[in-house]
Amino acid sequence: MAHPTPHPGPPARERFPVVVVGAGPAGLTVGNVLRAASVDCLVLETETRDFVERRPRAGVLEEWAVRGLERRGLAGRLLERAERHTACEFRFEGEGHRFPYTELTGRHHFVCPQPLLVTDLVREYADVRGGAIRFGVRDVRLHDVGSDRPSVSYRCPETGERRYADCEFIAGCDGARGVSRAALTAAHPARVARHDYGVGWLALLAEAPPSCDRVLFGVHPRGFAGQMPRSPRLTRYYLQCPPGDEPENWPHERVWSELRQRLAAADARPLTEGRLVEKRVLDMHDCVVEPMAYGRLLLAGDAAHLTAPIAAKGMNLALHDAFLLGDALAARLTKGDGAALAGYSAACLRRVWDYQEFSQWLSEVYHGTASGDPYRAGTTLARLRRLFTSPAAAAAFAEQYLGTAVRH
Ligand code: RFL
Repeated sequence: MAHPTPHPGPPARERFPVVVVGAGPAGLTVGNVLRAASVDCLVLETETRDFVERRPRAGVLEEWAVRGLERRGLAGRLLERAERHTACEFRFEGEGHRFPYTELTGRHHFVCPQPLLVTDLVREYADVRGGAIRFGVRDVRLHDVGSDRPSVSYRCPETGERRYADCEFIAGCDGARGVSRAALTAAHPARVARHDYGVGWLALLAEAPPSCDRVLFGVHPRGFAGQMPRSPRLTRYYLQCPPGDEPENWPHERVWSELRQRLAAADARPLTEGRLVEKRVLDMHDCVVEPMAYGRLLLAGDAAHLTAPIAAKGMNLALHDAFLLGDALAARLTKGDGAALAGYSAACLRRVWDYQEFSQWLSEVYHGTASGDPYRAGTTLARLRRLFTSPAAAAAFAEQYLGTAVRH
């Protein structure tokens, strides 16, 4: 029997104006913006297409981010399917307090599960805009990032061969555990600022409709609890737990019993329980790399700054970076205009630090009452009550929660 001819695959050495490392929201958005400007690029991703299109994570997009996607032709299906939220609810001292942020800002939160956005971005990049993308690559390495001729190499998943992509710029969009951040800090003494909240969150996905159609924040002496609608059949819940706790310590009954206690409020509907299809402990911490660029390597998204999911900001920041980076690279490569690229890191970091500060502020609201310190518990409740008694405090919170400040 004749053996089929082996697939030759891409050549061992190729050239692209831009190599994008990582096919998450940041990398795929950069790739799409570049393809729309007719700039060739190669996206490299260690996971399979199926895996990245299913990985459950974020779900809340701020309206400016949705409008940014829309302007770039990337929000078609999202606008058809995402739910628009107008309010969230804080539950504390046994009462529910609805916070109507759309009334205060005129803007919405869009609930769009991350897999849905990633699926749309992959399809648009690879199938519509004809962008090059390789999934399942191994052992990605960045070379000569401080020179004018950087390159990225990887092991081909089919043949195990090492392949090289020479380029003018590398967009490092491979998340908090990728290789780009390490390559930048190895090449250049960037400042890496870290903040540890000293708490863990048990992140849960329940196969159940939301218990309430808005986001719920339970601020309780037993610890924080949250409920985030994701779809008519899937709901994310969070439970504060000790850092380093094990998911096995949280059997089904214990999870639902804690959620019931921490999200209790007079006149509230009982929680809609369901099978827990994801259960993982997140040690809550933040990290910011400054500057986000060195030489021809530019970081975007979680590769540059990790934001604990306290204020649902990570994917929004990843998109903000990606819009700025995609536009800046396109201006440099199509018009020779490098001004936006030179200002890229500073422009991103203003919003990054603003969101970091808000996360820290909100963390105290979530975790102060369970800290065991009566002083922190007292000030936490004062902060919360102020949101419902002071219009100025409510307006300031709404602006930060929705990311609507005119300038950062
Ligand atoms: P991603 O999504 O991590 O994508 C990086 C991609 O790079 C690949 N990769 C590599 N590829 C090539 N070479 C390598 N060496 C590589 N190493 C890794 C990875 O496989 C991956 O495909 O980063 P990006 O694009 O910067 O996007 C960031 C967001 O994913 C992240 O900030 C959010 O998920 C954070 N987040 C939330 N953000 C929000 O804005 N709203 C939310 O409601 C929200 N909820 C959440 C969240 C994060 C969570 N977890 C799991 C930490 C809820 C949770 C539970």
